[in-house]
Amino acid sequence: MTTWVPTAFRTHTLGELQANGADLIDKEVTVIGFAERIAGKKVCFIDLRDGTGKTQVFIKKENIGEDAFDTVIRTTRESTLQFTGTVALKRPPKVKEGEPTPPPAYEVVASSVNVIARAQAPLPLGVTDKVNVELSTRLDNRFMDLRRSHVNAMFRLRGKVLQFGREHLISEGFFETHTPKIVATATEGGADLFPMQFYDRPAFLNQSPQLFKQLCMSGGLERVFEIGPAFRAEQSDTYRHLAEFISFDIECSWANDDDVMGVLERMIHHIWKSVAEEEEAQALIATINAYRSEQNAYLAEQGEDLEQAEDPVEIIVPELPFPRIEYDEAIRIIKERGGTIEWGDDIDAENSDLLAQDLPQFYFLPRWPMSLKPFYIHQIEGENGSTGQQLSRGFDLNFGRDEMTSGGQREHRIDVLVENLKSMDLNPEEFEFYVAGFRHGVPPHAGWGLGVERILMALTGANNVRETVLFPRDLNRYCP
Ligand code: AMO
Repeated sequence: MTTWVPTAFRTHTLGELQANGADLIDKEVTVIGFAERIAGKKVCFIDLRDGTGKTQVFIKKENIGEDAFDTVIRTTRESTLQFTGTVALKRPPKVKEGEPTPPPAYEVVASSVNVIARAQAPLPLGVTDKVNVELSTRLDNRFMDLRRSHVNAMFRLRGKVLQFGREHLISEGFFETHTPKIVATATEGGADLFPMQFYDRPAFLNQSPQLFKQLCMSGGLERVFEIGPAFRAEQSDTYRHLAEFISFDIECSWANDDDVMGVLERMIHHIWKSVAEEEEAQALIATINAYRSEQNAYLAEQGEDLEQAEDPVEIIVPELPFPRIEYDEAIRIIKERGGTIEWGDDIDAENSDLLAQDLPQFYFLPRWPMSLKPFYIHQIEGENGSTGQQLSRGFDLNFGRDEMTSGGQREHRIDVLVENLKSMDLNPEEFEFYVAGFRHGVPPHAGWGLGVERILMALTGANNVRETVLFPRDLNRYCP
């Protein structure tokens, strides 16, 4: 439950007014918001919207004065207006026989108005219109797109997902940290780095907190998590790649790959369960679903392509433990289903589709070949895959065809770590700040990094990762 504290501009939020309307009847309130609809010439109804909800405001000349009345009816949609007035029960809508009666709604009968900021017409895009708007137009005018209730709900839901993720990790003894985003060396490989100027020296935007979260383990911090930006100069212009994403990372001492897979599945289970059970989260999903079903009906009516239509969100709380399909097994399944792949190959999108045929939800892919994993991943001593190649303690977590997370147990033995760097054509001297952390005693440790936007896609069924980012950065976009 939120405690809304009055501000300089309002005594109540509009959401609060609807939730507590029964206690506010006949009381004076000041409310403020965007004028979504202004209807009527003799008496006028304004649908006012703020970030928490909507309320109808009723004005007539006798109450508000002729000049103020004329100003309001001539005001443009989406202008910001402030009203003072008394709360009244709104006349209930007529319902057909057999239909449920909606809960009581409340309105404000205004006695004064302030036009705070008038909206220029035309609007760059409609807030309540059904017309399908291209994603690029929406992103160019994101501030206006965010006023649409289902888009607004998506970002509130994103906040909830992070909140539930955080609270779960804290309950398992992790605490939140931050690592630098300006770095001197690559973490995940050299190709997709954004170079930058650091005073008079070259530097990069960090691709992952990897090396620093590992140094936290060397420093005895034991269980840390970080939610922060990661930058990748991706050359792929796809529905799931961003140039800047939020990486949700953990690192955990005295633990191996199996241990941190457990942390991950328990956290995801907690997020899904909380979203399914928490009242506010359910209301956000209802808003998204109401939009999707209206929009899909409209598209069908217009005879438009339904390829891009999104199904209503259905939260299926995943059962624990998640299935574990070892890499070896995954290759066998893909081959069996006619995929072109050899042991030692990465699993591309097409082959992921084959694998996901009977795995539409979450599943782990543990024990990848060492040759496909970065230098910091631990080998499985003495264990090779079916073709005799070295296996690793690296894993992925997929949701259907899409990768959500990579992680693994880390190599903590300095001699092996240095050998790994060399064998992957990296210069240990450039990683001295990192290698030094392994020289004076270090806990065995493991961790993972999860793409926040990808998890939001999995939760909401959004068909483009950009739906889950306020201001996406990708191959073609860095403004606004
Ligand atoms: P990896 O490179 O697999 O692993 O990244 C971890 C997760 O981050 C997300 N992700 C992305 N999301 C959107 N756009 C991108 N361009 C993008 N790149 C990655 C994915 C991916 O699974 N250091 C390791 C993690 C670890 O071992 O702890 C790492 O960064 O969801």
